[in-house]
Amino acid sequence: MREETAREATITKILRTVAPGTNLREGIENILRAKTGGLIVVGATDAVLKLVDGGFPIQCDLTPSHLYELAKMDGAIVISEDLKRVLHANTNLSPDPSIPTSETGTRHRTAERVAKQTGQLVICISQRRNVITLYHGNYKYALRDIGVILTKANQAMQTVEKYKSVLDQALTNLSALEFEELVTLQEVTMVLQRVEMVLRIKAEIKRYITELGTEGRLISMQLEELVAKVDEEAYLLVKDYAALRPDQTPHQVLTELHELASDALLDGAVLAKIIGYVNVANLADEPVVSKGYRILSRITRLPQPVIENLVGHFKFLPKILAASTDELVEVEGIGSVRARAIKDGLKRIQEQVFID
Ligand code: 3AT
Ligand code: 3AT
Ligand code: MN
Repeated sequence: MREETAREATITKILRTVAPGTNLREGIENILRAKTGGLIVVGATDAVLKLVDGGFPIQCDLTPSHLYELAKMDGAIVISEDLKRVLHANTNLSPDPSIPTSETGTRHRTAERVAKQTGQLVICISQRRNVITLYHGNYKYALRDIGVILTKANQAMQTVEKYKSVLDQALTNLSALEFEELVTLQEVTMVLQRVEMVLRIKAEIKRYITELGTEGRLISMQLEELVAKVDEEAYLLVKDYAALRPDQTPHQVLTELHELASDALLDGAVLAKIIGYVNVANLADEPVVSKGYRILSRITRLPQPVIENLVGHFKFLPKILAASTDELVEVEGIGSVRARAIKDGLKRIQEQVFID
């Protein structure tokens, strides 16, 4: 899984390199429209320069029109790693012919081999097929049309909106049960599952946003507004309910959750195990009690250290709910004014929960 995360990071970096709004992407789009085809290597490393044969050394700024003009010549273009300069044009690349390639045309075969041999990003713009292909190491990616990605991103946004409203309902329901001290593992695992589902679609949309570059700004803003707090809710839920091992942090629990296969995510027993409840026969028969982090964090202007002190002192939400202002004042960081504010705040949250 760690490998997967590293790969994901590389893909993100590559997609950002060629995202709309960059000079490089604009140049590529120009080449695509002009139907000259193109082969662009990013980064004039030693490994790349060893494969450069003939052509012209060029030292000019990388602008969309420079790229477009230079692509009218045959051969490959080499640009600097920082995407600011064009260094070579019209050059013939001669990668090791024993490196396997599944491509057929000479441009694409060369691109794939150069990418494998040098570890650099190689961009291939097909003259006839109207496609842009990215090669990086063993990785190959056909850059999709912006319109197609926008459609997919918008569909994913609709899905995440639906999931988010289901999650909100489940959270309200959980809050109500917390005030009534009727929570079981069933509800906790269900909310965790819903949170994780929202976070997964969010990750998917973030990939689209990377690929969309400046075209993705609107979707990015919508996404932020919709799911900004979900990560925090997940963290607070784990703090409220997970029976952590001494060496375990809430973040580690969340990572385990992120790494679950999608069918395991639907299995409540698996989720219960991740938050430290093993061998539970029936989740709905297993009462659990919140520590109170999530509810307390909804009280306005209650600083995090005070929340920690409160939970440290009373241990569980029902105890905090039952505490008188005199008892609250015994906690460090709480004076009579704040004690009043806490009692009022909790009362307001409770009323709100039962209205919803
Ligand atoms: P033109 O004058 O443009 O026809 P050129 O020497 O400029 O020839 P290009 O780079 O335009 O050559 O390549 C044109 C085609 O030649 C592309 C490819 O199908 C074929 N070709 C080039 N090198 C090889 C090779 N090593 N093996 C097989 N076919 C090749
Ligand atoms: P298209 O989809 O036709 O654009 P292709 O993979 O079929 O690409 P071609 O054999 O038609 O490739 O070659 C098209 C051009 O690709 C010819 C030449 O300008 C460039 N090219 C091919 N091999 C190399 C190479 N080794 N180094 C630099 N440029 C190359
Ligand atoms: Mn061809």
